[in-house]
Amino acid sequence: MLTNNQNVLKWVDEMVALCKPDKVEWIDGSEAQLKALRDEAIATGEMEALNEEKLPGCLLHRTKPNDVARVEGRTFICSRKEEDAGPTNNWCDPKEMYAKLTPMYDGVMKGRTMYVIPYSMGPIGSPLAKVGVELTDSIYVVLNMDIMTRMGAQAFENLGDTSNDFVRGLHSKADVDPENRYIVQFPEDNTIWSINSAYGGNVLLGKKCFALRIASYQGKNEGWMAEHMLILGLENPQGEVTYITAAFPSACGKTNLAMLVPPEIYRKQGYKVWTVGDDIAWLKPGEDGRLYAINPENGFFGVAPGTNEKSNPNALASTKKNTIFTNVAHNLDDNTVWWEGLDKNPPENAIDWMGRPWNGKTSTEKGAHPNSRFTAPAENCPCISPEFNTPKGVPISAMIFGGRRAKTAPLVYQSFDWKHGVFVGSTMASETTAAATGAVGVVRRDPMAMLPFCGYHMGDYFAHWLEMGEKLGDKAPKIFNVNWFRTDDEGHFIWPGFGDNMRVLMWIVARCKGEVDANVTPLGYEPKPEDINIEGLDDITLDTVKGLLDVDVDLWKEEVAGIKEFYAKFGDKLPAELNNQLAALEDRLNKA
Ligand code: OXD
Ligand code: MN
Repeated sequence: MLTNNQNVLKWVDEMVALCKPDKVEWIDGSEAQLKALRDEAIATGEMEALNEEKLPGCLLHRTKPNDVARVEGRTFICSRKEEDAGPTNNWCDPKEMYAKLTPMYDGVMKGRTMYVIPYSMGPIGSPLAKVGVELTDSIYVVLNMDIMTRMGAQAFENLGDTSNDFVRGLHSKADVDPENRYIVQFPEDNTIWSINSAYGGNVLLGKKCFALRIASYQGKNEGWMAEHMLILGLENPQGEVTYITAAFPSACGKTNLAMLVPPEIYRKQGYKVWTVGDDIAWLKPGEDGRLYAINPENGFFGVAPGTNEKSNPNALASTKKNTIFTNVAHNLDDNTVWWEGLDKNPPENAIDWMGRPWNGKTSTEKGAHPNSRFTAPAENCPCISPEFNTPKGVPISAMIFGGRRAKTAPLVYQSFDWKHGVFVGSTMASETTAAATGAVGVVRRDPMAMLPFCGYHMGDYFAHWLEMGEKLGDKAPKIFNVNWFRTDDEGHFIWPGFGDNMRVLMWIVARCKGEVDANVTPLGYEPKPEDINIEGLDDITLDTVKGLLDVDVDLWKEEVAGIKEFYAKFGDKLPAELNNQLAALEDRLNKA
């Protein structure tokens, strides 16, 4: 046992009595203990050790083919009142859910070991950090939590002997039965129960379950925010760093933006981009009244396919040691890994993500699952921010929302003020791509990219955003919207994206510093086209930029109709302010 905290000890005893493991092992986080667990996982075949020279300390794991992604349909928010979960979450009465799941956990760990994992979300000693304890029967979970969190005895030191403020996570892979898979948050009990999955997002309970679903609820009650946002720092040649957060729905290049490599013209001058986080931000007003952010995580759980030397060299470099790969292809020639989009040289002698022999040169099937992942320590990242472990976090100057829109949203615009910015975030949307199943080009609303992650009623969540703005006053970050995905008449992307997105960030930073004017449009403030630096871009002229910033009033009137329909879901929980914002936008469009 690593703690005298009676709240922890009592709860662990109860869960041991329920799950009936043969053995209980407390995870202190020591290298000796982790090595023994790695060796055990390798011996049982749960994981495979990769080439010690090319990928030192790296492991490969395959999940069951039925267990390769988060399962939103089986994810529940069990607040006592249904209206507190709201229309965007699955809800079940907590008593009923406990009654349904308790028999499933009864004796589920017989013949297995229960690992007790203490962890901190956020740097140890940070006033923004919080402690969790995850109980699991999976070594894969222990080894991933070691990368993704500050795991081990140190987390208990942060908790102290009497506090009850820790999140109780119970996970069992059970039989990995998709019919009985449940990912359940009980926000009022600080509790998460996950069963019948062994896939990352469903079982690394510190991540989406705690750091977003439970934490968003805690943040509402305690005056802070848990957001699905990357955090980056943009350093100018004078050494001043401006910090920005950004929220995007999936498949919009969030990790790439977090680890952006500045284009040559900026690199030469001495500009740098630092990564603080790639997925989640916890934000709280600091003593000076500004909003400060920490990344609660300690690693990256990134999508492997498409990651390459060009798209994201920093992410790729992060995976070169002490990384766990899940559901990628295994190159048997040199015992390394491969995924679609890594390079143009797929291995011929390989095993695919389902464990079958695979020839990448001739096979028409994919070697890696499209949602295959790397779990990489943040400290491996060449551009990890020097402030990554700073307890007080970094002061945020700008918050960016974005989505994938072919025609409507311009390259960038700034909201008129915080309230208008909350409106912009609440109406965030992406158009479906051919990569997803279903129709192409359908608009999916995903407010603040939090649709599957908000642990309470989304109408109350919007109200919380508005309240935070009141509290921050003129110290509030400026809010922007970006769209890297406008297409021409043939459907080709117009803007080059990737590192060149820095050109847009430069305008955003200049706006935060009051260094550049803007045009007023019905949507908000837009750059004067000449203020987007296009030096060194072959295919982009001033006219292209004008086109990218163009506002199609008719399309936006359709957009307003779509927003009205979406807002109707929230009934009287929708803050009146957002309806006012919508009416004001409609009015501006009518006058345009
Ligand atoms: C993720 C997600 O895995 O947002 O980060 O789905
Ligand atoms: Mn995410």
